[in-house]
Amino acid sequence: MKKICIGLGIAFLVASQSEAKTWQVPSEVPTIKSAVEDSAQYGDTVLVAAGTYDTTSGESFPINMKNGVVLISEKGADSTIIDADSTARVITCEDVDSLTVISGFTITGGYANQFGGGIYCRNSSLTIVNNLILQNTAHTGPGGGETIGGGIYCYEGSPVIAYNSIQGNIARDWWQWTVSQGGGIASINSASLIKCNLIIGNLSLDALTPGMGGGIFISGNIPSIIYGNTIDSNATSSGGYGIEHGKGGGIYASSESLKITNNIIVNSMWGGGILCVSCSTITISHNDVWNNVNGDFINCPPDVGDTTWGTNRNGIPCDSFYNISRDPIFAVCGEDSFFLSQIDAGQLEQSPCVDAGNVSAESLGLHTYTTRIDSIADGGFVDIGYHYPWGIVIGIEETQSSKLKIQSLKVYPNPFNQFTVISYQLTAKYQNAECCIYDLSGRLVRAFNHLTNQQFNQIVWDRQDKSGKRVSSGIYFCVLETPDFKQIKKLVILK
Ligand SMILES: [Ca+2]
Repeated sequence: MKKICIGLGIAFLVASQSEAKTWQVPSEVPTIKSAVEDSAQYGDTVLVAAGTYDTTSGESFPINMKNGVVLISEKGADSTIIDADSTARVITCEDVDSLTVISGFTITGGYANQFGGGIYCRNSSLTIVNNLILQNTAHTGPGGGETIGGGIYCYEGSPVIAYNSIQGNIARDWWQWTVSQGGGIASINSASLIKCNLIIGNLSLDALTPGMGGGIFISGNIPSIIYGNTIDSNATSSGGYGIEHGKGGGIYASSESLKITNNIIVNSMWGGGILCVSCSTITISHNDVWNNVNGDFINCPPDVGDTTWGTNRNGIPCDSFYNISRDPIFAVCGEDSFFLSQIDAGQLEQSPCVDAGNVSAESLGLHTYTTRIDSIADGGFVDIGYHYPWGIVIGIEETQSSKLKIQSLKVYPNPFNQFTVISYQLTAKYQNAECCIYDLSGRLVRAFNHLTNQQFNQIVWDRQDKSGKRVSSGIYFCVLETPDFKQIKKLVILK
């Protein structure tokens, strides 16, 4: 009896593993919507080829994310555009878990009543990574309710919003009794991790009452973290009469359980840099908050923003939490450059944000990202503000196995918790077969060497990265490469 049970268990595991499938759009399924909503099941990947996906290509909006589905582009956000063309919101996520991913798209043209012009998340813990979230609108007309989240709206759940560029989104409230909140991102009662995004030129615009949170609006006493973002040229305003400026051009914070660290928050056009409401105990440290109209630190906890306290390790005047208020000196490198000017990288001036963060770059995983025009990775103490990907494999995708060159790349168990076994067999010998693990943002986690001259290889991966640290749960990619062939397999590490 016992043997039968074990046998059934193995059969079930093999069956569920083999069922995980990659759905290719448009070659296999014509639209993203039908691939996500009709074809994909929990654990599947929807892989989208470069192109524009809008109503003329057959899409209809919103696209409703399915739980546990990875929606990822083949070539990255620059060449893979989902455009709702003001017909509706672009993507809706309800009750999806942490294995759900949206990665590598331009998400634009969203237009939603009240909540989430670009992406709406309710009770969802997905990862939104490597996207350009551009010019979406949440809107309320006469008789409507609050307008919340022009680019992204999150209510409850624990979403991760990382390495996106969130630009030109608007929360626009034309109803006099309600308020607009969060031009770029609104996070309400969510355990949100908002890290390493560019949040640029978003607007929270209200008819009569002051708009709140041009870049980010965050409320609710749920532990949330905002770190490593560059938040530039956002605004809040009272659009109707222009009598009263808005509240929190960069960040409007109403939470006692929030950490705001290592961010650049500059050039907010109205409403100030960081505005706090009911957040006397939150952590605001190691930020550069500068040149925000109506003030840099508004109603923040005691001593935050008092840059006469002393100097930081760069000798820059700071408050007792190492916040500074200086021009970050972005290095000019084409349009929308948020690299930091650095003498070692060939610029004439040194940005005060270099090495001014709270811990080492490595401890935040940013030592393989860069703030420098010459793409040399961040070292020592972490630099304040956004970091560009470096050494990144753009558009990581899972590929089907080729019967010709590599047979049977297998990862088992997958999903896993402690370790997994990666095995593969080559039909011919290769001098330079390499096997590497990447994270969702394309960062190299681990490279396995000394695999040459073997037709059959087996690697046990114990969740450790190249520095020996255990990586967090989530989605990774195993990339097996020979001089003329590459195969990619998705790995899932459970909590
Ligand atoms: Ca550094």
